[in-house]
Amino acid sequence: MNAAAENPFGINSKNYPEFMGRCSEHIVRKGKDMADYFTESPEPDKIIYEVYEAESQANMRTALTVLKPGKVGTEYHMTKGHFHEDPEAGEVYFCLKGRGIILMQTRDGRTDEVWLEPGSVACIPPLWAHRTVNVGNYDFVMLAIFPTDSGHDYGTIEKEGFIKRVVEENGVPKVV
Ligand code: M6P
Ligand code: ZN
Repeated sequence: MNAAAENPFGINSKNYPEFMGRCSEHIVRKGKDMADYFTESPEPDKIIYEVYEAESQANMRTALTVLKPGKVGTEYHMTKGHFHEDPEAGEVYFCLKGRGIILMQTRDGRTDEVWLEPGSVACIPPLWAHRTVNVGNYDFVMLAIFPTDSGHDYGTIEKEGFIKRVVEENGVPKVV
């Protein structure tokens, strides 16, 4: 165990850029990284979302995702989505900014969704794949906390996709 004490910190809808600055990992996902995920082809260089991940603390990882507003065809911008490799690892999402939906599904085809606005929290149980969708007109910013050794299994979703998708219909988001 690391004997050095870590500093506590608070994250909110105003100071989160400070947290981003302290992160050791920064992932940028552009249209070209997600060509197989949307029904239509995204513009290759358009940024869909960014993930900032901090060093693990207390066996937990903290990641901040900024999902840009916009659509590819009628489908709203979304993350790739993943299962955890560890079947016992769940995750908690806190919405800091914007409006979004978390789509969830199990390997045997159960689906669920949680709509998020600032102040909302989604609890993702183990064995549920999760994808975030921005259905608002501004950045959707959320903080995720999950066990350090969760692992990301992208393969299943990359191959099979999500059962439900979020599209714009008559100017409003609809889960179909
Ligand atoms: C959240 C967490 C991260 C994840 C990120 C983007 O911040 O769940 O672990 O990496 O969302 O999602 P994805 O990895 O599916 O692209
Ligand atoms: Zn996860």
